[in-house]
Amino acid sequence: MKKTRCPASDLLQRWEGNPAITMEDIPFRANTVFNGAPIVTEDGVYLLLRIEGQHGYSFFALARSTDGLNFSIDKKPVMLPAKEGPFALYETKGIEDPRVTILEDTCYVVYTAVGNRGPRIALAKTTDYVNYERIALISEPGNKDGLLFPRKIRGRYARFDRPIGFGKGCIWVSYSPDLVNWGGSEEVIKPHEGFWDEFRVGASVTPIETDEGWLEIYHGVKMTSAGPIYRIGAVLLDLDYPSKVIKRTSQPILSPREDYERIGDIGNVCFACGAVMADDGEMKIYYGAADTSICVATCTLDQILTEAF
Ligand code: BMA
Repeated sequence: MKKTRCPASDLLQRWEGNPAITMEDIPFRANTVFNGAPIVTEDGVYLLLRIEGQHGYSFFALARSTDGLNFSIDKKPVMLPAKEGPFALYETKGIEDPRVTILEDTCYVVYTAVGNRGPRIALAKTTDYVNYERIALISEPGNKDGLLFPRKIRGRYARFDRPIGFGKGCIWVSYSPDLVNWGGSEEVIKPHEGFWDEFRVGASVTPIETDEGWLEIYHGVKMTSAGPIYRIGAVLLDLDYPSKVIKRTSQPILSPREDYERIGDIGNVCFACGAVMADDGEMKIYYGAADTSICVATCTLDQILTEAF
């Protein structure tokens, strides 16, 4: 895979074929495609995509690839906002930003259910990547960026989320005995005053377990007079107590620079939703660019651990 990297700027290297998925690849009418969560399957890497329809609300479609770079998209969406049942009231404005975690051999999807009362975190699962069974709404309104850890921590399931307090979002960790009832919530990181992530932070990628701690690739937002800039950073957390921060990047590892990251429905956005790690330690990070396409950037785990912090 050829990559592009401007050595003076970003640690992550963009794939030269970016953007990997654009609206031209979508086989039905829609507005934009962005924020796709990778799923490693026996048949290759699939991406659960957020598509925004022309009506203005979002839903999910499935993209399939054998190499994690070149995707073909299923002809029909795989998950639409619920029209009936207990989720319907909370999905009237769509479903957004899926994050996938394989946990105890089950493929779980945590997504944002958006209704008139605001965004809530919801949990679903799938066995075939095409049919999704909703399990529960797992937060009250005012919460986004939920994602599950890939294993229990001190005997309980764990998740990140991003409640909004006083308008500034922080990353929190919560625990559960059954994935439905959550508590023990603690703040993990807050916006870093005066830095690139001073307005909001949110978890982006399913935490990666390393010898040094949980590596979490997150998004940080800086508010400017021209609007927000979404960048990607990293934080290393204690394996047993993930609210304990070991290290946090003071500089982002990827910032919007290319036209496809600068220009779109929402410009200046690099928003990761997942990563895939190869056996040799190379990571492919999938990110939405300008809320208008899906892109891929790479880095080795070693590079992140040694150069990012
Ligand atoms: C966040 C989420 C993402 C989106 C990003 C940039 O709040 O809603 O879906 O990509 O804003 O617009």
